[in-house]
Amino acid sequence: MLVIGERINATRKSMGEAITKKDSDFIRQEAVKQLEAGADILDVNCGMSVKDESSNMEWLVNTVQDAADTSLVIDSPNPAVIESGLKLCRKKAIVNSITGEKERIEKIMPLVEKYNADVIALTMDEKGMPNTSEERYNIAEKIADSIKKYKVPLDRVYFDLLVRPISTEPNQANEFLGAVSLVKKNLKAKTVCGLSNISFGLPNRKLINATFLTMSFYAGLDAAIIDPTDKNMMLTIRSSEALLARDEYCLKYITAFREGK
Ligand code: THG
Repeated sequence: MLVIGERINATRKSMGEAITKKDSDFIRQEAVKQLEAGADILDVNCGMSVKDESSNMEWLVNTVQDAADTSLVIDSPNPAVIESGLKLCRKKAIVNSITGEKERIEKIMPLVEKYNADVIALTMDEKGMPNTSEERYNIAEKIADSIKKYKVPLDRVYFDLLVRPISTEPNQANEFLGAVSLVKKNLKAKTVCGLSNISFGLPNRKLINATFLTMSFYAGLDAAIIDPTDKNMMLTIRSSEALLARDEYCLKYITAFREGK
């Protein structure tokens, strides 16, 4: 499982303030903390402040790379901001994200191609958010088709099958899991999601998130955007990997235990 650390995101209050104040120590600590906790790669999202977004992204990417030799997920819907980040990335990056919307594909895919990045594709389009597994899968197929003209093979695409809260729509976990299975079965692509939405509005969210992670992993999830400092979540990932033979000789599981993680 590719663990994408989610903590460097301006929607978190302390992080939004650190970005505004250009508090580089705070950002560097967050980067190191997530990597030490087991993140493989870090998401960076500098928020939506219209005037500074590109310069904030440049500053964030440089600051995180000063602290750690890590790959980054450039998280913005805005093509100009994405390019501001991509052009500074020293390692292979992931662009987060395109959707099924034509304009977004046409503006962002040339950047994915130019910078040899991977890309996350949210399975939503002009008509909004899908409800069922089939609707999610149909949008994934449509996206796969419309990006054929770029030199970005499908194994560099992570489909995000969109997690929605079960508190208001009880079948949403099932619909998500079904969509993961359909993508893994029919497209030579990867799958990803941000997990925490699943438990929105419920008590003991961490329990729901960890259980859902296990189910998603079994359905074929390749990557998850999570808080890697959530110890229970990382233990759940290591244990699921060992159980599903995605951790040779259970080495990662045993090493994490020995290191007290
Ligand atoms: N898919 C893709 N990208 C994404 C998401 C997704 N990027 C953003 C988001 N979802 C994942 N990242 C975060 C980052 C921080 C938090 C949640 C998701 C977070 N949330 C706290 C909460 O919900 O309680 C509150 C914030 C705070 O600390 O103030 O921290 O789904 N492709």
